[in-house]
Amino acid sequence: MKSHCGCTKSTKVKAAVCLLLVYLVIHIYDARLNSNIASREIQTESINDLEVFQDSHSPFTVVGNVTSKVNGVRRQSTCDYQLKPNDNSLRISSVSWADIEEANIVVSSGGKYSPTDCVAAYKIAIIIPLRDREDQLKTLLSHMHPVWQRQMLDYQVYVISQAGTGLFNRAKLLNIGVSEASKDAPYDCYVFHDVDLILEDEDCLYTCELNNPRHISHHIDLFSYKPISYYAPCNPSLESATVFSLIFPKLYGDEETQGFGGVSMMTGEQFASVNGFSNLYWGWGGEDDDMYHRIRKQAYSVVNPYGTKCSFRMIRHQHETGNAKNPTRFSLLRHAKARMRKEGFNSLRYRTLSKEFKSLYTNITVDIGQPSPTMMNFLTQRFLPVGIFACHAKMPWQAKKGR
Ligand code: UD2
Ligand code: MN
Repeated sequence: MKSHCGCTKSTKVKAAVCLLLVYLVIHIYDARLNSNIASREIQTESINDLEVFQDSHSPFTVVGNVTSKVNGVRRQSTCDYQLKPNDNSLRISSVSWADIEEANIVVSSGGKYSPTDCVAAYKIAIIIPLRDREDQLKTLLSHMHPVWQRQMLDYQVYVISQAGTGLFNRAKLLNIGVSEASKDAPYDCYVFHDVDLILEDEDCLYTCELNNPRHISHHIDLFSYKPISYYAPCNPSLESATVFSLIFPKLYGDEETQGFGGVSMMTGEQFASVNGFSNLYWGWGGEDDDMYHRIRKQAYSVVNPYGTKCSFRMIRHQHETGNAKNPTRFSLLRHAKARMRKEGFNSLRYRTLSKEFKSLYTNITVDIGQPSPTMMNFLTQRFLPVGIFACHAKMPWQAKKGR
């Protein structure tokens, strides 16, 4: 008998049996692959040879455990905000540094400000990772200094400039920002700020939340203001990721990942409890998701009480060749939670080349080293950058041990 699709009943049965067989074969293969990988990881996951994948230059100093150092004291705010309604008057690099300085005479050397007739709740360090984007920095500071003042923040702007032409490492620069800022003052709130994101509605206050880290750049014009959240591949909460769990994460109870890139904030206590950012993400991508997983591991949530009030414009840009997409990010992400205690702020190494107190910001130029040879080798390794293959690509320490 023929059905309306033109095939016989027996053909349909055969097709169904075939599909079932294919499913079973893939599933068995997948389970075996996964258990092989799992047993290999149990032997290698102890990660006690940090030097294998950390840059290991002798003149670099290790920052060490700064848990107590990064914490300040929160006060009861007595400030009344004087915010302006959103006027959409974004000036893209048309102003000169001198003009911006003139419009911000209340900002003191090093890009510092605090309200004179009230007490701000937090002492805030605004940390901007940078290389070769001075025009964007000008636009950001021209727009945001007045906003931060109207928000009555007690703040200082730190630009952490990566020296040289090696691979960019945003997360490491952010760690350095905390390390350097905490030498200056007992900050209690750290803002991690991309240079190209401009706040549209100043009702979105730049203050930390005592109980949870904040991510405020969910809504960006470039992405039609759609909130950024996704089922990340290689999510470490999927302890035994399989092809199926990667293709159908929801079925496998995977956790939705919220973004933590762009503009986010943490108190010193939150930052210390997750051991800062990972230093291992050279090039574009992954470092923000790694921090998200660290945060979840510590049972924090990522919050933003101001909701859609926090919306941003992103200054249009290309991705620089020195910040090429990092092909190891998936594999690193899968180990994010396992690695976080040993690798991060407590293993940060860098060299400060200069510290300049400019009128609108403190510029700290740093030599962050480069990936260790093993990591470099890993970065240039060829493997399928998708699904389970990317998640299970050998880690550098596995490569060293010949596994
Ligand atoms: C996204 C994230 C960003 C980061 C990045 C992946 C959002 C809104 N942004 O940004 O936070 O997670 O993906 O790494 O989620 N930079 C320089 N010079 C360079 C390269 C980068 O100054 O040569 C700095 C600059 O502050 C920039 C930031 O690094 O804003 C992030 O780089 P991007 O803007 O090229 O990356 P994008 O927009 O894809
Ligand atoms: Mn950007």
